[in-house]
Amino acid sequence: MTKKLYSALLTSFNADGSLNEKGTREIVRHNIDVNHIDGLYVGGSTGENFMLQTATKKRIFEIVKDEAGDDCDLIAQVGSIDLQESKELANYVVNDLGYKTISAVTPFYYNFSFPEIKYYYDEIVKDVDANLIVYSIPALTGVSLSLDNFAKLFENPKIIGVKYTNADFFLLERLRNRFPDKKILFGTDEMLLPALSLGVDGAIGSTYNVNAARAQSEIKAFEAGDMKKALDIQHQTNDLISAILNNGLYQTIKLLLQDMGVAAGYTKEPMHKPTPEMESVAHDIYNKYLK
Ligand code: NGF
Repeated sequence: MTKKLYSALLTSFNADGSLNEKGTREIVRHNIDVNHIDGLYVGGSTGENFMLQTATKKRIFEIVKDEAGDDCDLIAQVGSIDLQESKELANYVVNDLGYKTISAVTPFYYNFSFPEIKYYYDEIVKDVDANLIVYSIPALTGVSLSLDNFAKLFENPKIIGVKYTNADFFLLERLRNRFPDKKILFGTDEMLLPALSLGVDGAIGSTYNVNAARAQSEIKAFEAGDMKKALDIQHQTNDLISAILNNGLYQTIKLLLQDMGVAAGYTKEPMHKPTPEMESVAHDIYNKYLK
């Protein structure tokens, strides 16, 4: 498999919202030992990162590095609308923990101008010896980058690619065509196959925590030119993803991991805890698609 599969790492929380370190380590191990994942995207949306304090973010980066070691590739998402926090986290993960690749979400909420966005990225990588992957997720941030915006960001040689969580396939094709040497990691799991056909280098997603084997088979079928098999697998995957989305995304993935024996814990407030009905639906999803 030449294309790489990354799980967007979940964080395990206790019922009171504190970090469940043991559970988080179990999620890391499950991804390495059972999923045989190429890498982990740490501190992204799936990690519930934007609801966390700086000290908790640091602790998560620390225990993930400690648990994973060099067993798989690690990307640390350090972006925040507090630029100083982003720089502090970038410095911490690279200089104290030895992460080699960082990523940063586009700064959101204040409708920052493109020159401000470019300044943000250049500042984050300026003082660290690491490469950076732009995290573009317009549906959640409201920030859309144009092809020319990407061209300007990519002028910085330390900015090596994008985690592209977007359903705009025209822009994806244009990016692939214009930047053959930049890394494009696709972030919408239910659209993996069309993204593969447009030449992405791999994928990062939440559902790979529980559905990596199917995604890996799909990538292998795609690389072998067996499009029928790849599409069949995407159909099975999308039955699973639809069921997960209908039952509550992160709560359900955590419940599915629990059915696999992984202490994935709770989501963090204000995300709600799973109801008994959600738990029962999650068991059904596990039995139907993942057992
Ligand atoms: O959870 C979201 C929100 N997107 C993830 C992924 O792009 C986020 C995606 O896997 C991610 O990688 C991260 O930052 O942690 C979806 O959950 C999946 O496609 C189901 O819709 O958009």
